Amino acid sequence: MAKFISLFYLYLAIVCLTNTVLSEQHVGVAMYGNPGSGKSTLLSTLMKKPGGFPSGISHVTGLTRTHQSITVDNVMYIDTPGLADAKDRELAAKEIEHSLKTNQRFKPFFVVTPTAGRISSEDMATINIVLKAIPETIKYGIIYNKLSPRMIHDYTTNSNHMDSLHQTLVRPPYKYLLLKNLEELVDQDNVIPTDQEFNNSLVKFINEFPENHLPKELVKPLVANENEKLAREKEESNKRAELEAQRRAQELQDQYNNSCVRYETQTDERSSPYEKKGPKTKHRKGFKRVYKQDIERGVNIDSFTRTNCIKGNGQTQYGEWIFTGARQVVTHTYTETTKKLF
Ligand SMILES: Nc1nc2c(ncn2[C@@H]2O[C@H](COP(=O)(O)OP(=O)(O)OP(=O)(O)O)[C@@H](O)[C@H]2O)c(=O)[nH]1
Ligand SMILES: *[C@@H]1O[C@H](CO)[C@@H](O)[C@H](O)[C@H]1NC(C)=O
Ligand SMILES: *[C@@H]1O[C@H](CO)[C@@H](O)[C@H](O)[C@H]1NC(C)=O
Ligand SMILES: [Mg+2]
Repeated sequence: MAKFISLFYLYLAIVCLTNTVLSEQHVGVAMYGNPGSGKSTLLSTLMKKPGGFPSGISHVTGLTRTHQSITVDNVMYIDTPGLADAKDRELAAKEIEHSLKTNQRFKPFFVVTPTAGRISSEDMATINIVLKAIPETIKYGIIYNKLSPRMIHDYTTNSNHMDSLHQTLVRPPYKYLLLKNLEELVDQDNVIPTDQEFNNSLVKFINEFPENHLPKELVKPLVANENEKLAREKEESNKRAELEAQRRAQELQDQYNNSCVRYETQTDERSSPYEKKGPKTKHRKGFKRVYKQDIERGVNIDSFTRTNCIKGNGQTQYGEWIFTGARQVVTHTYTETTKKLF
């Protein structure tokens, strides 16, 4: 009994310890998404600190190149670079992987900005790449940013549209947020919005979003160049298919060249041009050379048949003459080459 009680206390101690360790940790609020989608601006807004994370226009690559974190009131805000930049893809992937391993208490968000009213497949691909690196159970959110009033209207009234959009993802978001395009932010550096409705809906969304427990051991490396890999695989499989098609065509050509349209030719000694020479039976044991004279002397008329074919390449292939009949019964009275055969 005593042993049981002490075991129980040990268990309790472990539970408390784990809880304290976890609750002492900061909650990680991380933003992922392609360059310029507004990650840094949104995080600075949450921190109520303009330029908390530098934001603005960057022409060649994303402004944020490494993952950065700033902790305010027990919340660790994590800014990450976008994956879209092909040159720094590997680096960005490493940075993102690292950011996923920072906090066991974790809320991941993807920031997606439609351009020309469309959500790019690149944005969706980025989400998928990150999702594949974390366990299925991790809840994540999508923030659709810089939406026109028309898009907000469409997306709000037509939830089927959102559902079908989310079907291109390896798993759907737990929740998503639609944020309007703020005029005051257009092309600004280190500015956060003053729009209270915008701020409130963002803060509410992030605060109410459930926390995940994400031990870093469960984070897998990102397969960042998935698109390139897929493209390469596709190219290789196309090449294989092409070679296979060529091989098959060659095989068919060969088959056709060697194909054989059969027909039979028949002759008898009387009419055949072989009459004089005789069909090619002269070397066969039991037969002899046949001459016209023999026939006139009352030899039974034999027939000769052969099966020929016209091949695919137009050439004729001649078969062997097959001798039928009763020549064996014939005896010969005259021929220079007569031999005693039977
Ligand atoms: N119009 C409008 N502009 C915004 C909004 N949010 C951010 N921006 C602007 O978009 C530009 C890019 O925003 P950032 O926050 O730097 O984007 P980011 O995702 O951090 O970009 P990288 O660090 O390059 O990956 C800045 O000029 C912002 O002022 C928004 O809701 N509406
Ligand atoms: C944003 O809204 C939250 C609560 O909704 C508030 O606490 C915060 O001060 C606001 N931030 C700004 C910059 O106005
Ligand atoms: C088949 O015949 C065509 C036409 O005669 C020729 O060009 C081709 O080389 C032949 N192919 C083979 C495998 O023999
Ligand atoms: Mg940034």
